[in-house]
Amino acid sequence: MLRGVYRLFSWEHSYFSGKARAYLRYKHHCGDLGEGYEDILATPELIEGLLTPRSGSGAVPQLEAPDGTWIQDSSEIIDYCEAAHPRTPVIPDPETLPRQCLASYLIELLADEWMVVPGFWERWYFSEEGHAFSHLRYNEQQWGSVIAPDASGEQRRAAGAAFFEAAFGISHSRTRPKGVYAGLVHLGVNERTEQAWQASQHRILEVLEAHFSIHDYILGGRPSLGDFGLLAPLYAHLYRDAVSGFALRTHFPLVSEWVERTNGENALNARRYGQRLYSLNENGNLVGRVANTDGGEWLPDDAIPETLMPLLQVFFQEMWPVLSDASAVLGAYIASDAHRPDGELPGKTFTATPGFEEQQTGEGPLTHPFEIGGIRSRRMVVPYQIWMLQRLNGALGRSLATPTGRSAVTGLVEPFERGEELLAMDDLLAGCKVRKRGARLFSS
Ligand SMILES: N[C@@H](CCC(=O)N[C@@H](CS)C(=O)NCC(=O)O)C(=O)O
Repeated sequence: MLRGVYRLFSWEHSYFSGKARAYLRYKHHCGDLGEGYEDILATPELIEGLLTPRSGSGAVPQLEAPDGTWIQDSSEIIDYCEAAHPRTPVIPDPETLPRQCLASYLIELLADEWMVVPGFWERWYFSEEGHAFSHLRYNEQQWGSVIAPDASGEQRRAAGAAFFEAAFGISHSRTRPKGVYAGLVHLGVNERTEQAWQASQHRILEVLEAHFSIHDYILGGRPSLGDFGLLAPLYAHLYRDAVSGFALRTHFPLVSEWVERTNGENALNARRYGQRLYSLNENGNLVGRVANTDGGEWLPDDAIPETLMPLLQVFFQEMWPVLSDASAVLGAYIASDAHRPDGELPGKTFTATPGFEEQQTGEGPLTHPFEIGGIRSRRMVVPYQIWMLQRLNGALGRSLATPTGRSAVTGLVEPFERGEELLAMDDLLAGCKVRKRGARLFSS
């Protein structure tokens, strides 16, 4: 076990920081993170002088381990810490818990790379001029506090506002989209698909509201990778941002309660993991009991909660066709003359990667048609998603290696249309292998 303090570089308002932070907090709370971690605001000074030189990207979160190892990416942060601190795992073992393991990875992928679209949309739509509800001022403040941390309150907000104009062209977001607004277009959001993305998000929230009525976490009474994955869209964008946060608390109170529980701060009513509830015995003395559902454990016998199946259904119906098509398009691009062997690939999720705009926009070779809610549109290939699929496939391979594992996994995916395609992922991924070095991606 590594001794010493981890350093997390993050922003409170960042999608993937919420995921990594809650994970570290949970491990620390379980006494399974050595001497714990310090959460450090990733100011522009640190991004320029430390994060970018170490990883090749200024994206947050990034983690420095006590021995100086540098880790960029929320999923790699979790993988690294799980290997270094295995006592209270958050990823079910692929050999003994193959179904729960697969469900965890699928939900993480759905949350990280599909729900990102409507989550990202909520933040920026309600920061535009002209809508009945706006969280622009709050959003300026939360960004300004990172951009100009030493300035006065008003100046911090002004710094946020100036940044939104310079980087995102917020006053002309619809006519000349730039930065985050261009990113939404690259990911397949436009006036025709906007409502369908929203509907996808509502469908997921309804499923979760029903699930959290019965179970405290995704797999039962203890958090797992799927919970931390889901916290990415649900914490910074859907819970904290004011307009979406109001809607979430109003329409999905159980999901809101789960956000507090999984984030693990200010969560007394929400029953943070490991919390005890107390009664009084006949002598008036306090007697404690486990507060979380399911005895504070994942469901026994590798069971998948029935209420989780509709969430996996969303994955197979909406996201899997996109991942499958994107893999083929990426494979063709890697094999083409436009790409040199082992050359660099776009690394970003939220927007086309600088240097790859031509390939990832319009009808470029790294774009493809897709469908959301029955509406056809076009979006960019995100090679990082293929890297995530590879990572998932590594665990899946271990599950499929034994007859019992194979039969468990087959039973889980069989009910879904195209579900069994997952079992042949080796073939799908053979032509589009992606290597990750720091934050940069390369074909391999
Ligand atoms: N896949 C990465 C994504 C990291 C990411 O995109 N972070 C965003 C904030 S949530 C960011 O820093 N964007 C700014 C940039 O890319 O420079 C992860 O899981 O950590």
